[in-house]
Amino acid sequence: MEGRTSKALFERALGLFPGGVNSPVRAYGAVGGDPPFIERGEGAYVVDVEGRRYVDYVLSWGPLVLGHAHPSVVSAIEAAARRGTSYGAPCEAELDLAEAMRAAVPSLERMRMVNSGTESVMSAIRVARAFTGRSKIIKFAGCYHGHADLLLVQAGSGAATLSLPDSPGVPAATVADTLVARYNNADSVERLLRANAGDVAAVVVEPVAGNMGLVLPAAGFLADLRRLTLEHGALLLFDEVMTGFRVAPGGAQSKYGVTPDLTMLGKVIGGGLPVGAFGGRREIMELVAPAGPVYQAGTLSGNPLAMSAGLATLMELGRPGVAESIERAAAATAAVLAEAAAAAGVALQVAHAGSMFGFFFSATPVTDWDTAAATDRRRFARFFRAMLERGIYMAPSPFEAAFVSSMHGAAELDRFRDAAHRAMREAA
Ligand code: KE4
Repeated sequence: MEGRTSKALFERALGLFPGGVNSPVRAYGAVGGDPPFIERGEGAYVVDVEGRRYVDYVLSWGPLVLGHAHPSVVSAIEAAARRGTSYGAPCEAELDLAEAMRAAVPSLERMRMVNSGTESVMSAIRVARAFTGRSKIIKFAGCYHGHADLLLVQAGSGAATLSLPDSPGVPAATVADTLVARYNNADSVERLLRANAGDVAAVVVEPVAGNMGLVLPAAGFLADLRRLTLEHGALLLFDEVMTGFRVAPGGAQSKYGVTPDLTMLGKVIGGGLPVGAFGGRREIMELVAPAGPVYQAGTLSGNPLAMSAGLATLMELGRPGVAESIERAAAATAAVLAEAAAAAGVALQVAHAGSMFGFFFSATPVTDWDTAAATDRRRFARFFRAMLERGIYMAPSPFEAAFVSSMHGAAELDRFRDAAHRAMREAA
C-alpha cells in the first residue's frame, strides 16, 4: 500500500502518540533516525513494513525466549481465545501457570498475577511496607523497576537513555522514602540501613542488572544484601522481571544461590502477552487482599489468554536441553562481539548471563551506573546504526540488555558475526 514506509507511519504516529511511540525505549532519540515499523515476527526474525528482515536481539525486551510466533504459543493462544479471552473469575489456566512458575522458583510460596512488571514491583513494595510496618525502600542507581512514581529515582532503561532518571510529575513527597545505593557496593547499602535504622522496609534490586546495560553482580554482592537485610529487619526483593527464566530456569536466585523474601516476575511468564507476578514467603503474601488487608487488584489479572501463552512458553522452555541451548547461543554471540572488537582494535566490555548478553564501549569494566554512564554512547550509536543497516535489530540504547531465543541458531550467529566485524570497524 502506498505510503506504508516506516517513515510515513512514524509521521502518522507522531500525530497520535507522544514521541510517536507507546514506550519511550522504542524511540530512536539516542541513536538517531526513526524506528522501523514491524510488520511481523517469525522465529528469530522481525520483518519491517518495507520487507527488510532483521535478526531480532530485542525480542520484545525479553519475553520472547522462544522467538516470535512459536507454534506451541500460537496454538495455545488460539485454543484459549476460542474459549473466551477473559472471565474476570478464577480459572484453571492461572493455577497451571502458577504451578509451573513455582516448580522453577520454589521461593514463590504464594503469588499474585498482575499485568505488567511495573504492577508487580509496586505491589510487592506495598506488601513489604505493610509486613514490616516501615516506609523507606532502597533501590540502586541505574536499576529500573517500571514506572511507578516511587521508583522513578535515578532509574535506568529509557529513563537513563533520555536522561530523565527523576521524572517531572513525581512529587518530592512520593520519593522521600526512596533511598538510592550504588550497585555492587554493599557498603553503600549498609550505610543507608544504619542511617535509617528501623525505617527500611525493603531493598529492591535487579539481581543481574539489565537496565543500565548488562551489569553482573560482583561475587558476594547478593549474599551481602541478604545478610544485611536480615540483620536490619528489612525484606530483600528481587526484581526478576527481566532475569526470571532468562539468567537461569530458576532465575538469578537459583543461579547465585540467594533466596529473596519476595520476587517480581514478568516478560517471559507471559510469552509475549501482558503478564506480571509477585510472590514469595507465605506469611508475607497472606497480607494481600482478600486474605489480608493489603489491597491489590486487576481486571485482567490471570486472564486465561495470557496465562495460556505463558504456560506454553514455560513448558517449551522446560523441555530437556532447550534452556541450555539458548544460553549457549547467548555466550557464543557475546564471544563474537568480543572477537569483532578485538579485531577492530575497539575497547569493548562484554558480558552474558543465561540467555542475555550486553556490551559497553569502554576500556574499563562496568560495575554500576556511574561506570555505565561514562561509556562511549556516540560509538554505541554508530555501531547500532551499522548493525541495523546490516539486518541486526538491537535495543537503541547502551542502557539495555540483548536477548536471544531458542530460534537463534548457527545461521543467525553467522549473520551476526559478519555484521559485527563490519560494524565494529565502522564504529572504530
Ligand atoms: P513493564 O511494566 O514494562 O512490564 O516492566 C517494568 C520492568 C520492571 N523491572 C525490570 C527489571 C524491567 O526490566 C522492567 C521493564 N524493562 C524495560 C526494558 N528495559 C521494558 C521496555 C519498555 O520500557 O518498553
